[in-house]
Amino acid sequence: SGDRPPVRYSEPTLAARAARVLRDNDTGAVITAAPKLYPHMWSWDAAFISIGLARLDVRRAITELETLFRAQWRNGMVPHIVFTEADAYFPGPDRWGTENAQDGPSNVRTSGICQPPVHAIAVQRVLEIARRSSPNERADAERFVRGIWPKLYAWHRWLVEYRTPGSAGLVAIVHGWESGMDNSPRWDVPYDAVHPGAGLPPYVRKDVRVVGDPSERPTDREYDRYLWLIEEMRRAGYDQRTIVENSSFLVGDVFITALFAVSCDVLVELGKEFGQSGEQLRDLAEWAANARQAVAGSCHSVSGMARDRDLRASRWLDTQTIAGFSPLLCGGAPDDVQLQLLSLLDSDRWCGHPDLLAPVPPSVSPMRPGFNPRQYWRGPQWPVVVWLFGWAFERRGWHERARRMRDGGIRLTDDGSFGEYYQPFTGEPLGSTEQSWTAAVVLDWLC
Ligand code: 9YW
Repeated sequence: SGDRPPVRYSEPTLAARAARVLRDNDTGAVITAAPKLYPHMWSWDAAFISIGLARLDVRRAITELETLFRAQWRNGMVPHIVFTEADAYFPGPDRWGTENAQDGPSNVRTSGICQPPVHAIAVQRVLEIARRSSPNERADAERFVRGIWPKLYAWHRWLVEYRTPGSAGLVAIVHGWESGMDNSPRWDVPYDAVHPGAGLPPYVRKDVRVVGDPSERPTDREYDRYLWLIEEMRRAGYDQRTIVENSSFLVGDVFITALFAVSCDVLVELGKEFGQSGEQLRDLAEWAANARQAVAGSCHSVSGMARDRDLRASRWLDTQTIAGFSPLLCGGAPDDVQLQLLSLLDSDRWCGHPDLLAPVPPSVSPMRPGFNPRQYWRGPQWPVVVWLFGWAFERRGWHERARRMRDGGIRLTDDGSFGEYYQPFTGEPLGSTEQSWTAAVVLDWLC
């Protein structure tokens, strides 16, 4: 096993290094998610990246979000990848084959699925930072918010219209990649029911060539299923109704649902300020209330943890992961459940585990059977997830808890390598280094 670099950078030096990562990953057109492993724009990465960029250059932060939304599909979906010319990532645009999709954008190549809706949060953050910067940046940011608001509304409406099937009220995903937590054990049961057909075209992975230790990445068995779902969607011409009706994977994602609720709140705040229509504001308030109720309704009666729901098998998924704390992001759970979740988060099963280098939540509890401290979404700590909880805690008025997330996040990343994810006990950076969204959240913590 590898090591954590022995250095610990001071806050000013760490911030300077983070800024350099964002500059180095800038192709001129987009900031790639990571220099080698991910040479394209990813949807939720771009949101976090814009938050970090705003600390350096408000104009550049705005451009990043505008670039993403120029790739928005005609039906409102914001695609999970906007492809650059780079050829180093698989599956690339040819494998996705979205150019014949009826709703796809015409000027740019994208994937055919989405990622968590954190963009309104980023837009509001960029605005806040711009307002503290200079009158020009403030004016730029206000013009930007006015322009992007209807696009954010259309994106949220797409999630309600196409992706809220069934009675549980959870926002559904049709691919584990949409969750942003690709191989989390949350998806093990629904993926067991995905059977790659004989028609799966052959493929060669590129990720395992870039990451030195392939065991830090998902397995080939997992990739077969990821690729099979793409094949199904491609055959359906990326028609959402067909996909939601027929695909072999349909899961209500409680973490996305919580982020959706709070993003709708943010969009209401921005919309009120910038004079958007009352009807649209009412829609957003209603969507937020429904989403919150769905999150609260998913909580396990004994553990209190929120749960995803397999909508194909009509079953709750009891796998306990970081997503179980979703009600803490958006609120709305009964007080006793919330208290139970807070004490669980503080306990030795999660942030209070005595062997953690930094007391921030891992993707899976170290006490859970199957916890793997080095493998991707099956155990490591992810700085962006820490940022999201810190942001939500601050918003909810829990300043002390927010400070603990920030301090822990800085402790985790102060080796200055900006790992994609971290081994929770040793703090070894894993996956990619110089990962843009890691640098971005560190900048936000430090500035
Ligand atoms: C992949 C870019 C993306 C993130 C995802 C993360 C990973 C891509 O990297 O997925 O091919 O493995 O799981 O959340 O957006 O950073």
